[in-house]
Amino acid sequence: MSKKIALITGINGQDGSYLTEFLLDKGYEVHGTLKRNSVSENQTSRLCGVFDKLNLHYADLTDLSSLIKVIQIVRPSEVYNLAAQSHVRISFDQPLYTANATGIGTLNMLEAIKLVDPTIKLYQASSSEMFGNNIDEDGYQREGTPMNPVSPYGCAKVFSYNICRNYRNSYGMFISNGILFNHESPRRGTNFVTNKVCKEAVKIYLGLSKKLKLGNLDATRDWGHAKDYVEAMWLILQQDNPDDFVCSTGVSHSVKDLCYYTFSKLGLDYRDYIEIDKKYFRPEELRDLKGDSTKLMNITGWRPTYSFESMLDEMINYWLNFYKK
Ligand code: G4F
Repeated sequence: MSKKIALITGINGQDGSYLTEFLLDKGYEVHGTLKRNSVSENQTSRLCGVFDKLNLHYADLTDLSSLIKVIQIVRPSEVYNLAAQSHVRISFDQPLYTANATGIGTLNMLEAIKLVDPTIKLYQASSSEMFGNNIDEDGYQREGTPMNPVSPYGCAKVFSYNICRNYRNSYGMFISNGILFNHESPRRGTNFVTNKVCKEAVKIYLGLSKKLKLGNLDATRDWGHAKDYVEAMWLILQQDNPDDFVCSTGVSHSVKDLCYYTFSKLGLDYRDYIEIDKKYFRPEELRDLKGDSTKLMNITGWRPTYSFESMLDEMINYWLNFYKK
């Protein structure tokens, strides 16, 4: 049987890098798109372990012609659309860019696939941010929970989610949404709260820093490990029929819990080091996220392997090793 070919947009991000490793292990030929960046040095740092096994192409979701070209060259059987402006607070600073990249970019990808080869399967990275502050009576968000986004990023993701469903229903294309709750790892950008807290707590522990400035400590999130979640992405595309699935751990913690656990692991009391800075609050806050992934688990057999604690232990150890080197 011929090798399966995957194209990943945003291949150099946290999820792109774990998905690349996962698909290479499964025997795929892996291609990815990169956006031009004036500092090229660190652009592929998350891919350093697999760099020589990859095929990289310059393309951008906001440039339809570049997507058509890369799909014509690569002829993938599966496309994983992970690229986006994915930072929620920054989406308030750059709303138009976010709408363009995170919203219209998905439509560009759909058009590119429809024009070149509508039999290509598409995984769309949808997000729990789409639910906003809507919660079902039992405290969970799931596939049927009404969407009520509270950020430009969330609004753009709802557009992408809906346009994917529209193309699936209108043209019979194999397009599936994975509605992923927060997922983290040592490869997470350090301007997201989990890796910011782990990195800064380790710096304080080692005497390299004195204070950590944070925003809303009361928000709760359902945090899983990115390595587990890329397996869900793949499983979603291996089903007989396209569909939409929530992917989450079903357990939520507050930002305060995150600080308590991380600082305590290092023998510190977080209350001695944290300062609240208004600049990290969002104009409209998403208070609580907790996902029910029963559908994903029943249909695909997916199970998370990391707990909140084992994920944070890995991240704390990463930063301890990083600074000790
Ligand atoms: O780590 P965060 O920035 O993640 P957020 O906003 O939940 O978004 C992430 O998860 C979404 C899934 O629902 C993805 F779609 C999205 O792309 C991204 O991956 O913030 C988590 C919570 C928020 O409530 C925020 O207000 O932490 C709070 N927080 C408190 N202090 C902070 C900080 N967040 C950041 N980034 N930095 C702080 O200093």
